[in-house]
Amino acid sequence: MTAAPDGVGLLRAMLRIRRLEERCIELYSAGEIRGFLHVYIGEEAVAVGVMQALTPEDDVVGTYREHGHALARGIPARAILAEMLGRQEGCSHGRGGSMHLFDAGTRFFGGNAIVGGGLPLAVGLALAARMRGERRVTACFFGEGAIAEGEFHEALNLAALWRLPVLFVCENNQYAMGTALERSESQTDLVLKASSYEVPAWSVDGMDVEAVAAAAAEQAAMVRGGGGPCFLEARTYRFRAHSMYDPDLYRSKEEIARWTARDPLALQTAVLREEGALDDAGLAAMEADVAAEMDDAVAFARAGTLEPVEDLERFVLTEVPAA
Ligand SMILES: Cc1ncc(C[n+]2csc(CCOP(=O)(O)OP(=O)(O)O)c2C)c(N)n1
Repeated sequence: MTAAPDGVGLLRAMLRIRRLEERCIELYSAGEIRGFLHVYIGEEAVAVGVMQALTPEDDVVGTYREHGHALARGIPARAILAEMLGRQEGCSHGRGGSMHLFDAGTRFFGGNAIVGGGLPLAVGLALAARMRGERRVTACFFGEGAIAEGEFHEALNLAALWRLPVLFVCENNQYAMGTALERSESQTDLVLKASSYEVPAWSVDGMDVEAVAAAAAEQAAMVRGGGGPCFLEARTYRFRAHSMYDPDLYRSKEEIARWTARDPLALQTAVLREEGALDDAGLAAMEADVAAEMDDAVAFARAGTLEPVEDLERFVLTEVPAA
């Protein structure tokens, strides 16, 4: 999309993710969400900025840290939280949980627990679009940890060779679980890596939502124009531990403080205040509105139902759900 992003809308989209994730942490701590939980707090500007560059016809592929992408793409908070709580009213019918949010309606193709697993899926979606003569962009989000996987190299190579319309978005939050990038990669310049496949690539400040939106818009236009794939590295940081089980002992307090001082929500709030686009009352109204949305979503999820046991074998092989 070429329209200039609405700065207040960008902040609001990030706030919705932040507050949704905080509710998830509460629900997890209360034992209402089971299994694994990986929150996206600190990285909101990446999903929100990139999603600006997409149209409803485009495809999106996420990772296991995908609640923010799902919400920014348009899956309602109700359907996301119901999924987290394993309710059949959830976007994946309660069968996926936190790591497998999926919604064909918004062309959100997961949620994938496998590191790098979304990359070949995105290339396949882009190839399918090409074969059907559809002009879609497939946006694929992945962490820098996925760069160490063979799938990254296979995906970039094929997408470049066949000039497939994929927007590769690497969310470089510096750590793959507890492993810093320089401990797992001999070449830490990710732009150089992508460039070696003849893929146009550059980095952006992943804490600056307007910068991400601008870079993504430029790359999406290139991809949409038939130039083949692009690669965007967004330098970001997760403020919380890798998952709820991670004691987070591998990062110094100084490093965390340095990054949290550049909280993408605070940065965007400051920009909007400076421009006179947002004041205290506007911010308070936005907060109240988002809090009400999340209260409603939590209540909806809690009131949801579990799939009856008779349904256990449904959707195991092929079954097309009624529209
Ligand atoms: C193929 C595979 N190997 C290992 C794991 C275990 N694992 C889960 S998350 C993770 C780190 C991934 O880091 P990154 O891709 O940078 O994403 P981030 O968590 O930082 O968003 C690993 C190794 C996995 N899920 N899949």
